[in-house]
Amino acid sequence: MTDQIDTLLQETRRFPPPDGFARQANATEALYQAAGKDRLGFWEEQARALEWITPWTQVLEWKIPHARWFLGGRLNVAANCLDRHVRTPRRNQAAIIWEGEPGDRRTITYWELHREVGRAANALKQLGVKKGDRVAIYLPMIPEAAIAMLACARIGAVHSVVFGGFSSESLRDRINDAQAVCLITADGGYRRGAMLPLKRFADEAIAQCPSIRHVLVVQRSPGGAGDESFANMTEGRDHWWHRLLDLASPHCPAEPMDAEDLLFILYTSGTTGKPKGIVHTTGGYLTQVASTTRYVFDLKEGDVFWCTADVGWVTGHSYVVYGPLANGATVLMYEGAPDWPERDRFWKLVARYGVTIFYTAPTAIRAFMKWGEELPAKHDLSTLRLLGTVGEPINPEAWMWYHRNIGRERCPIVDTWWQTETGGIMITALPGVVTTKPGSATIPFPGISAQLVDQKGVPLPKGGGLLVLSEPWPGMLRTIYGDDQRYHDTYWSRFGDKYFAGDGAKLDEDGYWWILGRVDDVLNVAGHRIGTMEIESALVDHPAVAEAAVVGKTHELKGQALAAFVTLKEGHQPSASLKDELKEHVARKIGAIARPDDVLFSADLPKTRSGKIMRRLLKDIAEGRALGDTTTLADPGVVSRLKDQYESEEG
Ligand code: 7RM
Repeated sequence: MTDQIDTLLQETRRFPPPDGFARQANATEALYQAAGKDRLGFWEEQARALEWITPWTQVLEWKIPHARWFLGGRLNVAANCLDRHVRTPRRNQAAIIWEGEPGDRRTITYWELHREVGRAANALKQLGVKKGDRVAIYLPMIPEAAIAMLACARIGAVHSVVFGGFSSESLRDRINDAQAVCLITADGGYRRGAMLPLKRFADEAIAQCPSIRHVLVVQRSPGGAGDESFANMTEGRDHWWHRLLDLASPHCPAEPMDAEDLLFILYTSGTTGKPKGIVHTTGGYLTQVASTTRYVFDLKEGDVFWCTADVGWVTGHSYVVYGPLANGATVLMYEGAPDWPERDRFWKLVARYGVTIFYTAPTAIRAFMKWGEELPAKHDLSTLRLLGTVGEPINPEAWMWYHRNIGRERCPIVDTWWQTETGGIMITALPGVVTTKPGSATIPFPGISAQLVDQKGVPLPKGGGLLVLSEPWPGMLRTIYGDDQRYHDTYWSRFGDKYFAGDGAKLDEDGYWWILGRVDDVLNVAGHRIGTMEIESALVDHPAVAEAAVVGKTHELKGQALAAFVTLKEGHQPSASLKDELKEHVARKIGAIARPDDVLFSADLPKTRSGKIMRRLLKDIAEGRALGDTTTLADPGVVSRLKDQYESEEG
């Protein structure tokens, strides 16, 4: 067996930046040159675009694996996202345009947002929340989620946002790990027409959270003002958000924060074990998210930016709230599901609000593919000028579908690779500058040092290997909350002086990065290490296939045999002949070695709540083992149904 990962798929399509886009782009070739000559100088230049109370005296202190950026500098994140803009005519511009799932709408200008954040900050202070205290936020996608985050940032409290789709146990564990003193939640939130009883889940959680002193409850129930019956309120502990804010002053001074003071903790579940509290700080994080937003999303006056992620994920933190608001942009926020009440809800929203920049995940794009191109075709998407993706490798055919049916062949696509741990975008095309290739995240953002290495950490010039980051970057995680040893072990023990991201990748002749997926998912077939991504992409290349997940199962001769789980597009039926056709298709596209031994048709694949395919569970099914931990799944029913189906088709 070789050390390296074999690469199979050849993609030859190229998309140079459209002339019109290039002429007006925020990004230029010169950014790469500047960062290449003086990396730290480049980041200082980006930091200077923010408003500092006290300038930094040292740009970086690097004691492996602990980085401190902009030492001695002081700033406030909320002041950077709000106060700077309300001093200019931008005060009357929409900061947040919001639509609830039932169709209710709100538009909040920078001026109004500034005042709401001030009130919320004063309400928190009144409840005794102080600088450095942790505040848990458990809300649906409503403007109060952003207001609550910014209110914490304003007074120097550390927020820990917990996705509103998580259970009471997940909420409890996260609150206890961070020892949060206050919880901000809502009575409920809408998902596919139903009201999720968030306050009830919160009550179950905090029954076992002794650190919580107060609960602020946003009213989202349908009763409207005055009907506060949807939630049970505990006297003395629970407070209605609207009542407290009504009494609070909108003026709240922004706390001067050290560049290295904590801004937030965000828990990631990883594949197994206890969730890790990823720690992000103030100056470096804001520098990276503000600059990546400006150059990667090309934000201009008049743009309507829609990042479809929930604020419970890092993508929502960095590209719904902090990055866009630091740039004075208008963001669209939508509360609900993409298929509610119909499967064209997103395209209705794009047309209604004139969205110009749209950023979503491959899992969503593959669902749109499955639902059919007639749906986007019915809507006016002519305002769109730039598209983005994040979260998983995008299969080239899904990229092409996005390019044709959403971008109408006019819009550049930025495929952005990054992690909760990196804070902001790390590998991406800069639109208007970099030629794209479907399925490649292209090249590192200026000032980012990515490297391809083999299993031992030896740098490789090209081909398949592991993706590491060889120099610190401003938005990097600082540690794991309360467990610095785990920080060392998880990210630094493998290569010592290089951050290991956990992803396999391929570097091509042009220095372009192709992310091959998590290394835990890498297959070993007859001595060849193969990323799952390439075989999946070959399957998705077939006209009947919307989505595919490939896993290895133990095979006496080959080491591993391949099992493919395949979701078909609307209008295509599973059949034995289609199975054979798909096996042949893969063999033709990338070689006989990658021909799947089993193909199983499935209406759904098991996914995490943020939409990433969980191959580990599919492997349990293919190997006939008992299912591992399913608690991080969006819908645990999917795997048990698949297991029954797999066993009956095998037998
Ligand atoms: C932003 C986010 C991180 C993991 C990462 C990769 C995968 C993310 C891409 C991608 C291929 C991409 N944070 N990933 N973006 N793979 N191309 N453009 O997703 O912490 O939740 O996940 O997601 O495996 O390590 S995350």
